Amino acid sequence: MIIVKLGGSVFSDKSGEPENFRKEVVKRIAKELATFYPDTDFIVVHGGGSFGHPEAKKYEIRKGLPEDWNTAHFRRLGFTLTHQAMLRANALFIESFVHEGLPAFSVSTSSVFITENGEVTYGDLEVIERLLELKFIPVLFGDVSVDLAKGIDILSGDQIITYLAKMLEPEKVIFLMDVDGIYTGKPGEGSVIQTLPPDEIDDLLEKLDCSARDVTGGICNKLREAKKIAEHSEVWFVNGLVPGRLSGAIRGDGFGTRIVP
Ligand code: IP8
Repeated sequence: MIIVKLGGSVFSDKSGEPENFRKEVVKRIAKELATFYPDTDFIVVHGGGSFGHPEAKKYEIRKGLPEDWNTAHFRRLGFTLTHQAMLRANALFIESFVHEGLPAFSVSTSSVFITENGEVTYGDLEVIERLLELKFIPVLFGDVSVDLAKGIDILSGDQIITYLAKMLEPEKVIFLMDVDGIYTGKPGEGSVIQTLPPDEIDDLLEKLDCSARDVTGGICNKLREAKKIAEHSEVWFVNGLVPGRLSGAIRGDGFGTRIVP
């Protein structure tokens, strides 16, 4: 089984209009997956992109629910609205995948996982495992979460993947991004690191500029999670905007960054 994370900057322009969706890109990604399905089982997790991130920021969801009623009420409404924005993104994914003949099935993240300070502390994977056995492609997404410490929080798709990797031990986890892989400098700067041993990730993080681009922490969050995922699975970071790169990572001969356990 392979888990594919479709980053928000692949399926949407995060600095563009709210809720813009790159239909052609998602269609091409679905076509690539369709050449490997049903021989390979997939779980797809997509990020927030121009759907969840603007709402999460506007309503300051990561600050949780305070005692003050008015602020808490504003955030409760924001919690619902952020989730609805993610459901709209998810519906567009499902539509594109089904159009390419893939039985993609929406699994609503916030109904499956409970977090503590944004990390998954509980996840009921029974339905996801059954869906895989039945040859469906479960499609999860970065979402809001009920949080044991803060009341509410945001659960990044990257955190979901770490939990899924720990519990389901996929053969591979592939992160699709809008750059060619992990660079020696900031995203897109320096040269692409083709093989990255997990024990070099901490040194690299110290060199990178980790000031967050979005509410869930961009590339540095991905790298921290990749280090944990590499305890269970091979991890790839490839450019999801370039046709064929996803297929290359699935086959194992593609261009990008590979982290081997
Ligand atoms: O883009 C964030 O998920 P991510 C989800 O995978 C929301 O970090 C709702 C902002």
